[in-house]
Amino acid sequence: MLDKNLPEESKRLAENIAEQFKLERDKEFTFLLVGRSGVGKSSTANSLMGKKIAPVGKFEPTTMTVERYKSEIGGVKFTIIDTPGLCDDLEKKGNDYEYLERIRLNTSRIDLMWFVTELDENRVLSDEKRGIKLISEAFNPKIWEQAIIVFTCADKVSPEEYPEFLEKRTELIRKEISTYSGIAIANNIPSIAVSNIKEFTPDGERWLGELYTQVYTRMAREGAGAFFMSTVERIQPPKIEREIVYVPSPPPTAPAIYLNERQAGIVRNRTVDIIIQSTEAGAVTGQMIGEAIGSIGGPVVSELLGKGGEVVGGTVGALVGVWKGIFG
Ligand SMILES: Nc1nc2c(ncn2[C@@H]2O[C@H](COP(=O)(O)OP(=O)(O)OP(=O)(O)O)[C@@H](O)[C@H]2O)c(=O)[nH]1
Ligand SMILES: [Mg+2]
Repeated sequence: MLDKNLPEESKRLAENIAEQFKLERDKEFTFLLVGRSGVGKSSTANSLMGKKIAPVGKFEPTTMTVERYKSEIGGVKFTIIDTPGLCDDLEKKGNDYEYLERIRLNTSRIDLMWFVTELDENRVLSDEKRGIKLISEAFNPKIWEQAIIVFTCADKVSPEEYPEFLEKRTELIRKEISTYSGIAIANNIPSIAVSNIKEFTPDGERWLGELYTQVYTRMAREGAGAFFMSTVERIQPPKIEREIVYVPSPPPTAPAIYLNERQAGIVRNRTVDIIIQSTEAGAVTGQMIGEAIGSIGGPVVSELLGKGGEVVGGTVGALVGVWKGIFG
């Protein structure tokens, strides 16, 4: 039964949002990983998705290949395209253009490109420069508007050196990219330091929440809702209200994604953006959405989700839990 005290408008909006998220779940998203061999591309993608999708290990590529890893989490399908060899100086390089053409032809949309490199380097390596050039030529340089720079191996840098490494490395990589994209685009590319062997970066912060926040805000709108749905069960808002987890949901098997206040704010705004752009509820504001979500109680959700005989279960339960935390 829907709560009789709920204002009609809020109720309708809540229904709309629930519908919207069911639709988002049916969409897909694609990440493109770029970076030298062995820098931790696979490890980082696996860390973010909380699942072993791409194999980890030191494979020295002998030729450039394109690997496509298709996976699914919580009913959301996604693809990780890996580009071993693209940023490596290889004996037998193969044909760069043929290779890039193959990526382009077989990919309908790239929602986010990850440029992955180690934090504990002090220059942009020649093979990385080549990779940046190839990517920029193969795609429109605007691909850098949907890109993030990921610095792996933050664990190899001391807490004292960490801020300087992060700043200097970001500056150097952006400078290299700016040759193709222009300075404005390059300087807007966020950079995130990660460690695939530790939960914290040397500054004492949890890096996974930051990576999550940047990926979610930076990726194409078309794939962002699906990404949200594939990860929502793992999100821990700053102050989670445990009592609102009412839809039986299996304990997450993947590591939780803790968000601090700032990150939660960014995630909230992005999610509201997605809803506002897709909802048919007319002129809605973030506050209205917040209120609608906040007013959803367990029985209400059950009723909404029970509609049409479809049981959504854990994911939407988690979604509402997360939202109450975020909007709380
Ligand atoms: N210390 C440390 N090691 C890492 C980190 N990330 C990855 N590694 C290790 O580095 C090695 C290579 O990691 P991968 O994730 O396979 O790297 P990749 O870029 O996907 O490598 P290729 O697919 O071969 O190009 C593995 O042994 C990882 O365990 C990190 O943040 N810190
Ligand atoms: Mg790999």
